[in-house]
Amino acid sequence: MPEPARPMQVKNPLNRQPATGLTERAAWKALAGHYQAIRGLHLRQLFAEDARRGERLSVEAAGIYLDYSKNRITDETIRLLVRLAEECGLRERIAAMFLGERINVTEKRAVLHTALRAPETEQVVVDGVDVVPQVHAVLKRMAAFSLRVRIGEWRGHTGKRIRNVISIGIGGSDLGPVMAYEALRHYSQRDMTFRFVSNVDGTDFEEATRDLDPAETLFIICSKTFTTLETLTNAHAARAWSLRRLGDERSVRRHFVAVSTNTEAVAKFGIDTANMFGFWDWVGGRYSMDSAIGLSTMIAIGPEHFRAMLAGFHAMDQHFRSAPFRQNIPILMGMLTVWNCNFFDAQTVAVLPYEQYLNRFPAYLQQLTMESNGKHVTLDGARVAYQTGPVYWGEPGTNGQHSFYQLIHQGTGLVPCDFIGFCQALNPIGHHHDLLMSNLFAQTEALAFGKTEDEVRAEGTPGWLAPHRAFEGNRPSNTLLAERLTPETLGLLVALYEHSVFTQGTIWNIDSYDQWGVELGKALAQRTAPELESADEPQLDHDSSTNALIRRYRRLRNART
Ligand code: G6Q
Repeated sequence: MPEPARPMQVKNPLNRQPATGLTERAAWKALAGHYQAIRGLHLRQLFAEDARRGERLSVEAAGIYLDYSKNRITDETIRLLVRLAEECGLRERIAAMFLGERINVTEKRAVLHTALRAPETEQVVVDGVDVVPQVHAVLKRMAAFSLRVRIGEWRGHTGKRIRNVISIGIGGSDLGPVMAYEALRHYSQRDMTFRFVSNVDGTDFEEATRDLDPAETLFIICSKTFTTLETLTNAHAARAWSLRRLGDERSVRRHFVAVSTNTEAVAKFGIDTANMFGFWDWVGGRYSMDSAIGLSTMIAIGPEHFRAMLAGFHAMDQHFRSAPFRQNIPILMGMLTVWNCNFFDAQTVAVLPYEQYLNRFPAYLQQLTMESNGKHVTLDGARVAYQTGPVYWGEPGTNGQHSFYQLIHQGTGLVPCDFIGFCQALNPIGHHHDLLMSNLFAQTEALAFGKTEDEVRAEGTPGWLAPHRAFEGNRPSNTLLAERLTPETLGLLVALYEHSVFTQGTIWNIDSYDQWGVELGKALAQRTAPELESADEPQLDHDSSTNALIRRYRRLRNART
């Protein structure tokens, strides 16, 4: 059995922490004591004692308003969380990231997604080279190409206008583009079709292409490495689909472009490297939607809107980098997640956008948060003695209210929620938007304050039914409110979560930028694929369960008529 890829254990040159772990820190211990003192407090009481709590425990920056008053906290909690962030060296870690130090220690890489949205006037030096001009050179090439496609100047092999764009990628090379396209659909070129293929399940490709004309279809193959099995398998399927109709190898250069760091592999595939858009090893996959990986986004919404999105990212970067911790939205949200998970033992965070266009935002955040902070060892390779990354999940409101909110309101576990809403509708129809937003506000109220058995009885509910109809309340939530969903707001929101993830990872002392957890399954699948495909009965030496599953699969697959 081939040895699975193993995480490198390296000393972190930036680890300014003492040898004692997180739970030994003075601020952590103070928080543990403080938790015991306030865990019994109810949000009803906290709000009753402070008429201005809602305004006081809120903060606004760059057009995003965060109300965090409905968390189970006092001023002392925030003071101690800020102290913990300082003790963990968050300020220095933020500076190190923005300066391009190699804070992804296990891959020995800089982490510079913030350079992707740096204005041309800024300098970000990596290995002695200012990367900002490179970033803008790629953006300019993307803009020129996008415009040509949008105005119909870039034509297909037969001279037909490109009407369909299919982006093929997976993970970080897919989730961002899909989410951004859905989120900004309102701003998209409506006479074009945009689709995304990621799964190696043939259905994904088939359903994305079945009603399209290859002569009008452009494929963007998005893969940083250009070696990813799913993406290359789908890219080859796309090539065959396209050539079946267009018949001429030369058509590939009109119908395929690539986003990658691997020029050689792109050329080998047959894509003209003049139509390749590059990025760099200091951009992690799940942090790449604002790099060339966003080419489909730019074609959909146009370069102007794309630039506005980058400006939103940059505004949040500036806020994160410079605002005091107490007024810093990503830091507050990150620290509150630590508080809810490590002290109140919350295992998950629900993200609940009250905006239909953000329907893929929770899925996008799942990768951003869980691939980043689902780690079991510290930067030094020692086993952590505390919970790290929670499960992020969610659905757009109000749909979730009629399904899983039951558990959030009356289940036995604590599920902190992030509500996201906008004051202006993009599609104002009747009073839909007021109804939508009244639901958001009502949910945060119901979660925080609940309804006691006495109140339920006073409404005439019989005693036996009262416990079923009572809501304990005291369930924490954040509310993020912005004026309107625009490309800029989307940039602000994504950067907010990126930096919240970094804040959490810094406290937990883990590498938020590697992803060794995806390696083992990949390696094993590569070994298993030939066993499934071989014409002769293969010699299997997996465990008895896997052997039996493979044999059954082969038998039934080959029985197909
Ligand atoms: C993200 C991960 C991962 C990656 C995909 C696609 O941070 O690294 O999701 O984006 O595996 O990789 P390629 O872009 O190399 O195909």
